[in-house]
Amino acid sequence: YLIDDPNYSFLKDLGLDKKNVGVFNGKWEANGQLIQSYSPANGKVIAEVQSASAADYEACAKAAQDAWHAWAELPIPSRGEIVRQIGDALREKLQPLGQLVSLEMGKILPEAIGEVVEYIHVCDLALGLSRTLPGTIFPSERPGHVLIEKWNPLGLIGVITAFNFPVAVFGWNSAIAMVCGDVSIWKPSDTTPLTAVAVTKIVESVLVKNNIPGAVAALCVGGRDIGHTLVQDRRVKLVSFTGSTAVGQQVGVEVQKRFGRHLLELGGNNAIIVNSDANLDLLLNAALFACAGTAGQRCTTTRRLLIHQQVFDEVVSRLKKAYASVVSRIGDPLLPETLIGPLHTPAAVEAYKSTVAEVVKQGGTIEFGGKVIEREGYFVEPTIVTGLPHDSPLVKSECFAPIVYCIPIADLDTGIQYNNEVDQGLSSSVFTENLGDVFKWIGPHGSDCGIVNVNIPTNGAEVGGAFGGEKATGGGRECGADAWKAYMRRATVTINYSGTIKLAQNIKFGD
Ligand code: UN1
Repeated sequence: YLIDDPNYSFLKDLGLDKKNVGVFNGKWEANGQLIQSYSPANGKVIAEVQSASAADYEACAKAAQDAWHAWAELPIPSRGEIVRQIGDALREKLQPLGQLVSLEMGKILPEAIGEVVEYIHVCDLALGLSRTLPGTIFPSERPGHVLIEKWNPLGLIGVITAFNFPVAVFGWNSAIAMVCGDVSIWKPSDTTPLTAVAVTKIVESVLVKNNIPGAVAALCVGGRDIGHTLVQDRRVKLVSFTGSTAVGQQVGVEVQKRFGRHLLELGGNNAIIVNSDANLDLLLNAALFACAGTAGQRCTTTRRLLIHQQVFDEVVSRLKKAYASVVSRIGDPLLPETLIGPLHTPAAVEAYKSTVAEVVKQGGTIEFGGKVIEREGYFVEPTIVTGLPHDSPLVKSECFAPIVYCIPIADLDTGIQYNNEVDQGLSSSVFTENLGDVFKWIGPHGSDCGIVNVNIPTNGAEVGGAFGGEKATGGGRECGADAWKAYMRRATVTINYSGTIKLAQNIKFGD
C-alpha cells in the first residue's frame, strides 16, 4: 500500500488509513464491498475504502432527512458562516488534499490544488449569497394585496460526481446547496473514493465544531447500485449528476419519471476556432493546455481545432513542436517538472488505443503521438490528428483522452457551423482580433454552447460564471450568480390585507 510509504505521508495528514470507511451519516459506518484505490501513475494500491451497502444508503438518507429540519431552520447567514469555515478548513488542507487528488486522480499538482481552490472560491461565493439571497416583492393588481416570491430549500439532494474533478464538482454543489438549506448525499466516483473520504472529513470537522449533525453532508461511496438507488429515491428532490452523456440521459429520464429535479453536466466536444487574423502565439499557448492538459480528461478539453485554411499548416506544425517540447514532461503528476499526468484507468487507455486505431482505419493522419507510453501507470502520448472530415462520427464523439482533431475551415461562418454540428454543447472558443467577429460569435448565430470564450482556452472556467452546457451536455448550470435557484423551490405568495376578497383580472363571481 502506498499509504505505508513515507513519500505519501500527506495521506495521514488527511486522516486517511490503510482501510477507510466510505460512508458517513453523522457516524462513519460501512458494510459494503471493499474498494481498492489505485494510483494511475503506477497502478499501485494507495489504500482501501469500504463502500456502502443498500442498508448503509438507507441509513444515510434517513439521517440526512432528520438533519434537514434543524438545518433548514438556521438563519441563512448562519449557514453561510458554516460554509465560510469549510472554506477555511480547506485552505488549511490545501496542500495535502491537492496531493491526494494528484495521486488518486492523476492530474498534475498545480491543477489538483487548483480544483481545491475552486471549492474554496465557491465557498466564498456561497458566503456572499448567504447575505444576499433574494426574494422579490411584486406589485399586485388588487388593492390591499401583495405578491411575494419566497424561496425555500428543496430538502435532501443527491450529488453524483465523476473521477476527473473529484473535489471541485462536489464543492460547487455542496457549498451553494448548504447555504440554500439543503442536506446532501454525495456519491463520488468509485475510482476516487479516498478524495471523497478526505473531503468529507474536512466538512465533518467544521460541522462537529458547530454542533451541526454530520448527516447534513452525508457520503455514500459506492458503484452503480448506489447511484441507481439514489436516482430512484423519491426523497431525493434534486439529483445533480456529472458524467457521460449516455448515463446522464438515463439519470435524467429516471428522475423525470418521479418528477424529481435533475442538474446534468454531461459530455463535451469542445472546439477552438482559429480565425485567419488570430494571434497565433496566444493560440498556441492556449491550445497546448486546452488539448493536452489534464491528459485530455476535462469535460472542457478542446477536442477539435477548427483552423482557417490560411493558417492551417502553420498552426499544425507549431502545435506539433509545442507537443514535442512537453513529451519529456509527461510523468508522475506529483513531480514539479511534470506537465501531463496519466490517464485515470486502464479502460481509458483502451479507449484511447481503439480511437487511434479507428482514426488510422478511416484514413486520418496521426500528426503527433498516437502511442501508449511504455512505463508503469496509464500514460499515453498527447495526439494530433488531421485528415478526417469535420462530420465524421469519430470527430463528433468524445474520447476522454488527449486526442485533438485539426480541421480546416474557409471562414468564421463555416467554423461556427462545425462548432455547432455536434450533439454536445459545453464549451467553445474563438481566437480573433476582430471585434465584429467576436460579436457574431457570442450572438444568436454564433456558438450554441453554454461556455463561449474569446482568446482563451475552452477549459479552466472560473466559479463566478455559470458552468454547464446545452444539448447533449444536459442543460444544467452550476456556480455563477443564480445557480442557487436549482437548489431551492419557489413559492408565489399572495397576501390579502384589504379585509375583502377581490379576484384577479377583476372577475366578478356572484353578486
Ligand atoms: C469538468 O471537467 O468536469 O472549466 C469540470 C474547467 C474546470 C471545471 C471542469 N473549471 O475546466
